[in-house]
Amino acid sequence: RAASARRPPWFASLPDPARHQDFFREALEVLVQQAVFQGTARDSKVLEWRSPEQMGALVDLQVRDAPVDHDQLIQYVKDIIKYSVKTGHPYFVNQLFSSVDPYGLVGQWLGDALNPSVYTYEVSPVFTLMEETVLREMRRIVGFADGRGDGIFCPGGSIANGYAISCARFHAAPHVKTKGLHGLPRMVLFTSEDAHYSIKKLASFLGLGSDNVFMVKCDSNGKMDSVHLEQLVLQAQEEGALPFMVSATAGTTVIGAFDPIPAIADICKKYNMWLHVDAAWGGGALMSRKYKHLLEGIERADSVTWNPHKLLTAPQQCSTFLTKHETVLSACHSASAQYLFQKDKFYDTQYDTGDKHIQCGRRADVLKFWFMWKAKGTLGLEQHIDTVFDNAEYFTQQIKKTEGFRLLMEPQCTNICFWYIPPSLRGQEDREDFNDLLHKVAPKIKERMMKTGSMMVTYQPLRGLPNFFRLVLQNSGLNHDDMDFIIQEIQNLGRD
Ligand code: ABU
Repeated sequence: RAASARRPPWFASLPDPARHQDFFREALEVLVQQAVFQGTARDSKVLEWRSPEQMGALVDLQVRDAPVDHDQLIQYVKDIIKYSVKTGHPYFVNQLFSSVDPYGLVGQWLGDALNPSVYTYEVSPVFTLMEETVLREMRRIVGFADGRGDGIFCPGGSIANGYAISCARFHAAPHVKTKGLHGLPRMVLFTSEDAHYSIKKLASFLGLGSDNVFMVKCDSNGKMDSVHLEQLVLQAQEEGALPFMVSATAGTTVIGAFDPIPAIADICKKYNMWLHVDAAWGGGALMSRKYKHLLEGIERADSVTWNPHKLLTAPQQCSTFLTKHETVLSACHSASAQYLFQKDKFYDTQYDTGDKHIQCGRRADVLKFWFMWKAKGTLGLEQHIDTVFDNAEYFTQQIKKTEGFRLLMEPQCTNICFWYIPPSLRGQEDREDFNDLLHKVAPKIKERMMKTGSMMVTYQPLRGLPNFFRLVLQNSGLNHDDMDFIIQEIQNLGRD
């Protein structure tokens, strides 16, 4: 390679074709070959485990005064790929996101190459209209009349849930925007004990206080108990508080349970509360004619969180907040910065949509999802959902027949929760310390799987139950053979 191509970009802000083209091409080639293709090959490892101390020595992380040359930069690309977890690998079934969708990735790269900030039409004309189009279609799929309402792309489901709390509070007490918490009654919201922790976290962040998030009990299937919900609403009223919102969950983080939205919606109507549905995880099922019944009643919600980066496998991050109220986002969050949202622009400034967000600068997360949706069509997304549910059903049937596996409960979504009982503990269920011993099994198997790099499946305790595995399926590139492999590998790793 010419010496000039290896020189560092001293003052570069404009890519110099003569000096940068080779660099871009080589970096992209490494990304495509090593991060995308090798990183998703079944015969490659999901990860190369290293302790933090080892990792610090392997990857030169320190930034210094002197620049490094292109060859060294390419080596960093390779090192970073080598020691990063391959979340697109078929056996990364650890989290509520996985996969490398080729169309989503190209959409993501396209967005990165153009480096937009989606706040005004003048800066992001295509992405502004794309957001409004995609969000309207998502609202239509949720069941809001004609897709009417409003929505935004946000940085993650937690923030989307925070928008829900903010809008619900504004809806109940609009003066909160200017007066803050002063003069507000004590406001209480309700969610289930299995709901995502972001509800409590954002209630604290917004000044409501986590004690004012009343935790509703779940039934034996992990669904919110609507009878207990109503009892808690009455309790809040008796305490002189104002019940203003319920956050139901469609696809809880661990179990994948779907709360009974119609019963919860009835209670919200009776007590004049905002109904939010956190469908960050389960929302993808709305794409499937076979599985959308799981979210029955969602069209009655005031707002919905739905993350296409979860079940629909758009690249991280792609999270949406949708509401049937057309003006609440703007009314609640706008600040009318005059340097950005001038009202005397020469075009229709209703397309300067950034002021309804709490962020200013913002990535065009819509693009990767739109690109995938175009490439596959709604029918392709439906097929994807049906495939991952089919794999979940197959996996469930197989572990029911396989010695040593015990289901926590019948799965409702594509998270499957189960214990693996190693041979030495089988038949020992009557022992007093059985649960203590079982509690240690999943962490040990997880350590082994990470150190061999063969697979990643997460585990957790729940409500006093010993640690159990949670397999999460959302990569429709997997098939029944992969399900068999995962079962076999847990057996191999679980040997005493
Ligand atoms: N936002 C919830 C995702 C965490 C998980 O994958 O378990």
